Amino acid sequence: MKPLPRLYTFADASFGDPVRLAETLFDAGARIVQVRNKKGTARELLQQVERILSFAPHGAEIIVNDRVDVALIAGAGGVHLGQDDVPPVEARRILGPERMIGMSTHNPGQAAEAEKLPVDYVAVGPIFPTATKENPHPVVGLENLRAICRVIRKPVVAIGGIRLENAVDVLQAGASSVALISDVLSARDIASRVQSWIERLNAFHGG
Ligand code: TZP
Ligand code: MG
Repeated sequence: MKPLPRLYTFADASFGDPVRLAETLFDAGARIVQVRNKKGTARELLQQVERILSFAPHGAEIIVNDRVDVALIAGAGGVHLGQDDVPPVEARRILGPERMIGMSTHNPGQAAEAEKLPVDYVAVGPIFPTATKENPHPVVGLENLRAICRVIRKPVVAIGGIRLENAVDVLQAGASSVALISDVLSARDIASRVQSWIERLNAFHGG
């Protein structure tokens, strides 16, 4: 798998039209976008993913939230699975070896399990309190994140309540990427927020 970009972004339907959001994110320099539409139908999600794929820059990844079927039909770069979605082994069987599979985990035990599964990256969160996810799991916190990053060899994507102000702590805890929903999508100027993030993340060396 290519290295994951440090900035992991979302085109989330609860913040606007995912197609327009993805266009803005890519134009601003984001190179991975997860399409998330929790309330839409599978057909609606498929149409949105297909449209986003039609203009995505070369080398950019489009990851579909929850739906391995939609990812396969659209020919997306991969799927992001939660603990209650189809198991990664089955998703891998359907998608083949090349596409990306990410998995959400919410504690050190789940993260250690995910390490053994055929997934390309392990998302961990919520690191901090978040208002974006309905019924979020208990906050993982920086100490648990650090413990997870010590034992996991796969890339760890930290998510949940991450802002420019706490991003360095998350990177220092060992996360290789940060995933942001509200910080970016609630910004008055999404493009300039993405650019600030890319600068901030590029400026971080070591940890
Ligand atoms: N999974 C764990 S926290 C979260 C998800 C999808 C929401 C993150 O959103 P925000 O706005 O970046 O806190
Ligand atoms: Mg899910």
